Amino acid sequence: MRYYTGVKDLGNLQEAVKEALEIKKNRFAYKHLGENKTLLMVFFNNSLRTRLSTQKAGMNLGMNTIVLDVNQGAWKLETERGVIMDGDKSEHLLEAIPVMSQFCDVIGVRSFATFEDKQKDYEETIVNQFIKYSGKPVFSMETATCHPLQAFADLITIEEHKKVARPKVVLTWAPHCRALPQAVPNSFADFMNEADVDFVIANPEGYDLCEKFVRGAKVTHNQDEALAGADFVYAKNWSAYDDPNYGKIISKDMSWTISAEKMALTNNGYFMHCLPVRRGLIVTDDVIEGPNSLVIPEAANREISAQTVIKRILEGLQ
Ligand code: AN0
Ligand code: CP
Repeated sequence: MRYYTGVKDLGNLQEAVKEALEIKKNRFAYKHLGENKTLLMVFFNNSLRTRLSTQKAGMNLGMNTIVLDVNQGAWKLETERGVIMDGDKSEHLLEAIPVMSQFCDVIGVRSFATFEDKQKDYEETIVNQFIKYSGKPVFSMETATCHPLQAFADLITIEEHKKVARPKVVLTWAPHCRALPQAVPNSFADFMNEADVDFVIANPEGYDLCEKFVRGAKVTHNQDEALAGADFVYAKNWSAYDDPNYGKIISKDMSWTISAEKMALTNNGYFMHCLPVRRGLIVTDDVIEGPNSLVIPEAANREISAQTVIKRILEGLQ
C-alpha cells in the first residue's frame, strides 16, 4: 500500500479486518518493519486520539515518530498558487511539503475542510498535494472529506461486538453548536456500504450526505423509525452538504439527541461515537456512560486501524 485516503485502499475489507484482529493479538510482532524508518505526522488541526493512537501504532512497528503541529510553532502556510504572499503566511505548502519529506519515510496528514469552497474541499487539495509533491507514502489522519482510520476502527469495533451475522447499523445525525465536517459520516457510510451490515442513515431534511459516500444506502428523515431494532447506533453531527448551505448549521433540533428513550427503541443496541463528543447535545450522560457505550473500545481500536495501515505501507517499502 502506498496511499491510504479511503476504504478503496484496503482492498478486501474482510481480509483487512482479519489482519487488524491478528495484529491486535500481538501488536509487537512486526517491530522489524519500521526499523530506521521515520513516521511524520502533520497536523493542520487539533487532535487527541489520532495523535496518540497513530504515534503508538508507529512505535509498535519500531518506527521513530515526529509530530508537527503546523499552526503551533511552524510558519503559517499558504496553500494557494499564484498569490502574492504579503499577508500573514510566511511559507508556501509547495516548499514545505518537499522539505518535510526529507526527514521521513511515511507521512500522515490531518487537514479539515475549510467550508470556504465545497469543490476544493471535495477535491481534497491539501492531502493530494502531499501525495503529489512529497514522493513518500501518505495516509489520511482525517482530511477534508474522509476519516478512514476512524471508520476502519469503527468497523473493527462492530466486528468484535456484533451478536448477529448481519447487524443493523444506524448512522444518525445529532445536534451540535458548531459547524463540523462531513468527513466522519462520509467515511463511516463508505465502510458500512462495503461491510456485511444492514445500514441506515438518519438525518433531518437538508442534511443529506454526498451521494459519492451514501451510494444508494437507505436514508430516512425519521430518526425513531431508523433506530427501531438497531444493533449499533453511530451518532455524529455534521454540517449541511447541499448547496446553498454547504458547511452551515441549519438545525439544532434537540429531539435528535441520543437519550435513554431513543436507545430504548433499539435492539439493546450499542452506542458509538468517534469522539470528541459534546454531552447534552449529541448524547446524554447516562447513555455515553452506560454499559452499551462503545466509545472507549472504539478509540482504543484507533491504534489497531492505524497499525494495520502503516504496516501495509511499510511492507510496500521493503
Ligand atoms: C471533528 C469532526 O467532526 O470531524 C473531528 C472528529 C474526529 N470534530 C470536531 O472538530 C469537534
Ligand atoms: N476521533 C478522532 O479522530 O479524534 P481526534 O480528533 O482527537 O484525533
